[in-house]
Amino acid sequence: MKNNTLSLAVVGHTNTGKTSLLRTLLRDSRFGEVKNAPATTRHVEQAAINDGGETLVYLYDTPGLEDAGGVL
Ligand SMILES: Nc1nc2c(ncn2[C@@H]2O[C@H](COP(=O)(O)OP(=O)(O)OP(=O)(O)O)[C@@H](O)[C@H]2O)c(=O)[nH]1
Ligand SMILES: [Mg+2]
Repeated sequence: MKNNTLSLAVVGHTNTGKTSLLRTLLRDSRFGEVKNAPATTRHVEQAAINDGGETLVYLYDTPGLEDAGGVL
């Protein structure tokens, strides 16, 4: 990872659409797991938006804040 590449973590309460937001930003309907239930995402998952060979931004999906250990 280049040091000057923007990194964005999506953090919030569980079951509030964090993974769904990332699917939209990434235009990838297969990213992560989306369910109408709490604690669906269990681990931090990295994804990148690229322009040709260049990475413009790194995105991080996170477990809901209720899983403090997972977020940490
Ligand atoms: N009405 C509505 N529902 C949404 C929206 N975005 C996501 N959802 C629904 O909300 C539920 C939870 O979505 P997720 O993306 O899994 O939420 P999350 O915050 O990643 O959940 P965890 O990983 O469990 O913390 C799913 O049933 C989604 O379909 C939205 O903009 N509007
Ligand atoms: Mg999630």
